[in-house]
Amino acid sequence: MTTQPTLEERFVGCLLGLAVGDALGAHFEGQPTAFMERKYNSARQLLHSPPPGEIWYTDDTQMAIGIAETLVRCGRIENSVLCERFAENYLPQRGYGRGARYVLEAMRAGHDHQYLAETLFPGGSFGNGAAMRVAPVGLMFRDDHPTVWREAHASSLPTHVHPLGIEGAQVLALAVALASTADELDRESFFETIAERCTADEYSGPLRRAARLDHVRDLGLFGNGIEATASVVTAIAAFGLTPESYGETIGNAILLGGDTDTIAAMAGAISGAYLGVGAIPSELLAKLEDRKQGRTYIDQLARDLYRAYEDSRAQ
Ligand code: RVK
Ligand code: MG
Ligand code: MG
Repeated sequence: MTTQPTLEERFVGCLLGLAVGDALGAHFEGQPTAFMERKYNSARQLLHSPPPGEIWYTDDTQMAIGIAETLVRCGRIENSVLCERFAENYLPQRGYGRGARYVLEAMRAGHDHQYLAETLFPGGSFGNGAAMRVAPVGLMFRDDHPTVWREAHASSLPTHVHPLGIEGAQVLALAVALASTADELDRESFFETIAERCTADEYSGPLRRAARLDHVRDLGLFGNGIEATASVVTAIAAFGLTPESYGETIGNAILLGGDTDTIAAMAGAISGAYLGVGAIPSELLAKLEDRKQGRTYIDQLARDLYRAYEDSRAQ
């Protein structure tokens, strides 16, 4: 019998699971599905022959760090602190969405970044950038779903004001909250609890279909793109297919090609929150970059977030 992870191990598993999925996925970002299928027979094969050397995370993890730092400092999403953390952590070489880059550069320069976020794309951005970074919100408010929904909304606004961009983040945050709470996943109720809180059919329909997904070959039907509607449910579905294995979850996400760093980051965060840090293959974790805000920093940040969560419950 396997032992259940502690809650602290789940917090660490979530943030490191996000970073490892992001960093491994980044090697294959933008590759067509057919290329991935020719290169690897299965998720296991990909995991057993990962790219050599260190793996580097991208904007997904960098911005999740900003959200976790804000929650540790404030206990909630405080817009001014979140923007300060995003601006200070911004490193263009991590690779950002086209619109997100403009908004973050305006944030750094002290310009009206909120105006840009609202006008760069019609109705705001529906990219997956708000969802890719939201996992710490799911952990912090895991006992209170309306608060998860509200704080995920708040965490999106600096860059993503389009309703579908926001709801993608809310959906992903709730998936993390539920995964961090479940001892044995009830797939039907996991997907239904998320679907019934959705206002957009673009999420509720695919979530209900994902509950019935039983073969990895159909995972690609949920999309592999940069839009929140083409990636958030895909990541949750990848977790739902193989809840017992972190490696297979991110491996199957990466085999889809397309926005591999982000789909594997989101799937990895959910899987890590469910299984705990012990489920991340140690050879992969050892490859994750470890300078400045690398592996050691993220591990400690997750533990600090856990303490902030415990403190908030004691009040
Ligand atoms: C590079 C039309 C829209 C749109 C709208 C499209 C990183 C645009 C991460 C835009 C993730 C893109 C990803 C991304 C995260 C969005 N109308 N097109 N209303 N809203 N788009 O720029 O943070 O990889 O083509 O806000 O969401 O790893 O450039 O960035 O994969 O979606 O970027 O949206 O991107 P952005 P983001
Ligand atoms: Mg990225
Ligand atoms: Mg990406």
